[in-house]
Amino acid sequence: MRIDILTLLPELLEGPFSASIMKRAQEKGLVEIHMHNIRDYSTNKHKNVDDYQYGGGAGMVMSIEPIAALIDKLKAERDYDEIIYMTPDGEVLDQGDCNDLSLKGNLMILCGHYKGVDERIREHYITKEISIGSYVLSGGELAAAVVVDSVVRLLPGVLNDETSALTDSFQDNLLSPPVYTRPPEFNGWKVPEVLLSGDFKKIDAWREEQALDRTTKRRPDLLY
Ligand code: 6GU
Repeated sequence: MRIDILTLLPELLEGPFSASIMKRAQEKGLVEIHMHNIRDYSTNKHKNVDDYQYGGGAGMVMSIEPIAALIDKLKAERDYDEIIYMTPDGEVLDQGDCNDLSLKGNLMILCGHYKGVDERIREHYITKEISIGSYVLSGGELAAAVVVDSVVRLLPGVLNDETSALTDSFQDNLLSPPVYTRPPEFNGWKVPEVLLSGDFKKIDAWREEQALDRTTKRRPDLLY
């Protein structure tokens, strides 16, 4: 998989991809993540990337020219399966979307800022608009990092048996059951007896029941 991220703040995205699982996925050649600074494609001498909005009103709008120039350049180099725009008014990301995106080859992700991008970018280039929840971030970068992390960890070979995505919360529309490790007792707080029993049928049944109980209490919306 190849992911191209279009941003005004590439430095915001250096951290999330340079450690742990995301770092290893890149080192193993399972994903290539390329950062592009939209400002490098500004066509005027002041390197402006935004402008006042037509019709008046507070807040700047990201200009069409630099973004169009950058997208055109990338599209001339390869085909993209999706050109994603990160925006709070997009469709809210869920595990099903992550699973779908993990099957694609080339993804482009545009991070919004200010009041958003000129609507013509959305009309003519964007194929998918994603939000990560009902709250507003200063820009799309942190949301893009969420999308990339949640998708890349699903690529074959990224996770091993111990970190397998198959037992994640949401993968079967259930939250995960509680987990414990040694010691069996701490401050008088005991690990549930069944987990120490060695009876794997019983353990599986307990986990299923706990997952269902947790989902019913915390996220009943997942059950319908
Ligand atoms: Cl994708 N962008 C911004 N700026 N805020 C958000 C978001 C995206 N998703 C939730 N809030």
